[in-house]
Amino acid sequence: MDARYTGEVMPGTLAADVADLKEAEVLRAVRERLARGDDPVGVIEECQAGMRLVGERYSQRRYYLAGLIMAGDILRQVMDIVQPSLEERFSGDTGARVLLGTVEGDIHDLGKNIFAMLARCHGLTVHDLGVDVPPARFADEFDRLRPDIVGLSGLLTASYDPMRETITLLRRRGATVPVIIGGQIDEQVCRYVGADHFVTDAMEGVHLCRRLAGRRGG
Ligand code: B12
Repeated sequence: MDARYTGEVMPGTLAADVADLKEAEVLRAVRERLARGDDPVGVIEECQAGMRLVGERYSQRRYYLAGLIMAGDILRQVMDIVQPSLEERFSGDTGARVLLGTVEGDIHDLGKNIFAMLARCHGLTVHDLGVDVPPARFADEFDRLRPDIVGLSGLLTASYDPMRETITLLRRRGATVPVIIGGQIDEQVCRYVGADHFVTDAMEGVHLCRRLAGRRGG
């Protein structure tokens, strides 16, 4: 095994090519995998593992900001390729509405967008407020749209306080719907910010939303 790779990805795999920022190889492999009928969600998950390695290399100062930007651009292109295959698998309308956004101070949106794409493909209606969304905007849009679920995304440690402020404000305005957080978070963060649920995987988030929607009103 190549010493550059931690145990989780093998050289020559899609995840390793993402981690090595090999744009052409990644895009070619994604097109080939979809053409032979591979599960698009599995393809995204492998790319996500590569992105985690990019993050590790950035922390180890082996990559700089340019590496993060390049990785982000590769994943965005992967999503453009994968989207039609996902939409083909659309599986009905749940009627549930999700208010979504990346919290204030944070501009990471790739994971949020993947969740939004998968959620729409599974029949949820997603109102995506974008990135760097202040707590007051979440609260105002909540009042306007009255969604069934609120989803907050955050990848920075600095995102925890804006998540907490957003949830506090929503609760103060009378919102009782479940709040799910996603991104670089864990159970402790979930408790700190006052969210009801946390997920670190988009598909898990979709299943959770569908379960919560099923409980709604019945
Ligand atoms: C690409 C990237 C960037 C790109 C983002 C491009 C974009 N349009 O999003 C750019 C270059 C802009 C960037 C900037 C920065 N970044 Co950055 N970035 C990353 C990187 C490498 C990958 C993130 C990513 O897209 N992952 C792939 C997606 C698919 O995974 P995901 O986001 O976790 O999402 C999945 C789930 O979490 C879930 N999900 C996500 N959100 C939600 C929401 C809901 C409701 C649900 C249900 C599910 C869900 O679904 C997704 C699919 O399964 C991470 C490393 C990492 N470990 O994540 C660092 C990382 C997040 N960045 C980091 C840093 C430090 C920065 C900068 C501060 C760097 C700088 N010096 O400027 C800036 C901050 C800018 C800002 N204010 O936000 C650190 C954060 C450290 C920390 N603890 O705070 C990380 C962890 C890298 C590291 N190890 O140091 N970054």
